[in-house]
Amino acid sequence: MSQCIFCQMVAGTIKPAVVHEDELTLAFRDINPQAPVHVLVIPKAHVANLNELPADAPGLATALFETVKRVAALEGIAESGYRTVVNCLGDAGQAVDHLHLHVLGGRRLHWPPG
Ligand code: D5M
Repeated sequence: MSQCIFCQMVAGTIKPAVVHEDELTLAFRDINPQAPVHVLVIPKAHVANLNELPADAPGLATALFETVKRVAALEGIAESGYRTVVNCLGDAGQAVDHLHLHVLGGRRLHWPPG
C-alpha cells in the first residue's frame, strides 16, 4: 500500500471530510484549518509537488482549478473571495508530498502571507 496519506484518502483507506470528488480530483477539509473555510484539492494520481505536474497532462491542471471553483461555490465564498495556495518544497513549508491546492476563505485574508 502507498505510504502517501493523500493517496490513502483516494484509495478510501483513510476517510477525510470530502467536499467534492470527480474522476481526476478530490477535495476535502484540512485537518488544521487556518480559516473558516480551508479545503485541500488534490489530483487523484500521485504527483509529489507542483514541479512534478506533468506537462503532457494539461487537463489535470484545468481539472484542479475547476474543482477549486466548485469548492468555492459549494462553500459559499465564490462571491466574497478566497485564496488558493500551493506550497512547493522546503522553503514554502510543504509538509505532505502529494500536490495539494489550499482553498482558504470565509474571513478577510492578510497579505503578504508569512
Ligand atoms: O499542507 C499540508 C496540509 O495537509 C496541512 O494544512 C494539514 C493537512 N493535512 C495533513 N494530514 C491531513 C489529514 N489526515 N486530513 C486532512 N488534512 C490533512 P502543506 O501545504 O503541505 O504545508
